[in-house]
Amino acid sequence: MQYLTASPTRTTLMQHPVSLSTSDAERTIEFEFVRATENAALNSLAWLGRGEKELADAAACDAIYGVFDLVDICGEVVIGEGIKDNAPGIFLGEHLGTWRPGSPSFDIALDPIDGTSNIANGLPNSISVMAASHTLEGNPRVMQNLPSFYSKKLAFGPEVVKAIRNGMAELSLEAPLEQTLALVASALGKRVPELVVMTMNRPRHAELISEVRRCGAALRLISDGDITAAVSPSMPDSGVDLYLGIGGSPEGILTAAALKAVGGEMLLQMWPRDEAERESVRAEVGAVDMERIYKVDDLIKGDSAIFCATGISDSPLLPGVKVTGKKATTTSILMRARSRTVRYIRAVHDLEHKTIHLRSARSDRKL
Ligand code: VTB
Repeated sequence: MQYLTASPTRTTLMQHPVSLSTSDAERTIEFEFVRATENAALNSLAWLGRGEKELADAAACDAIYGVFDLVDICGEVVIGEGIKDNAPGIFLGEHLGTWRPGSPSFDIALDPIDGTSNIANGLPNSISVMAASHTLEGNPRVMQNLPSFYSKKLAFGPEVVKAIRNGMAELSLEAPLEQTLALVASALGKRVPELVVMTMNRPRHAELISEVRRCGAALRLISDGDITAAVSPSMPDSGVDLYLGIGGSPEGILTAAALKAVGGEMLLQMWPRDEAERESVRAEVGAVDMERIYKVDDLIKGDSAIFCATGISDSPLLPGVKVTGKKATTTSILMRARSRTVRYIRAVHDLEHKTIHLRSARSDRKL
């Protein structure tokens, strides 16, 4: 039998020499992010339900550092932990990767665990999450620095974005909720009572909660973890149509990386907690930016964005780690804005063989 082959010949290959572009660096490095969040999830799992959020976070950080200690990138943490959680943390300005000369540069945003309280209380909705943008020498920062502790966010999916592009009125953070829900419903071809809105259960959301109920939409209240919540409306099977609420500002940047990769959108405005914070935010960014309503492309400029998360406990975005006998199954999501590819990576880890590289041990350790 004769096979037809479309393989290039040496001559055609030489006519198209390989050039290492930005996108190649992203494509080769992105899978290391999966290893990092997988290992963070696996290493923190032992703390699920033990009331020790700091120890869970420390375990996740140790695993993330451990993976990047072996990866040739020049990674700089531009959105880290710390200020908010008083966590052991990977902080702003830290370096990840070997920083070997010639390695590609990435700005990195991360939350080793979004939902540490959930882990501590054995509750659903915790993930390990990172985002990165490939940066070229001399390029300004692409991830927006939001100095406020909280931001007000409204996140919606690609169908709503498309409807706006086709002439539907824009959504707005200031508009009455009734109007926003009516627009979202019409974009999704639903009635308002069929909509599912997600927000965090907090006293600061009391008015929002009663408004959603008054309008007749269904509300899903979560205890913590608003990255999964804000990405969910952009994921076809999440069952969530809209995310609304006041949550962490760094979480907003991580959310923006995911939305950039799936064509969703978010309106975000910094929400200083009191007059003192308002003053310090104004001093840092100026009065105009303090009031500014940011969209995804303002939060992460340019077209490079990788988003990677592994479920620790179940969330609308990802199942958590499942341990059956001597095997642990992790589910991760990996997205890249340039290609708009969304990969779900289900990995089965043989716990009798599995080792992970930890920074604290400077070597591989059995889980
Ligand atoms: C928010 C949310 C996070 O913590 O920052 C929240 O964005 C803290 O809110 O996803 P409170 O200060 O009201 O507790 C998370 O839920 C988890 O870090």
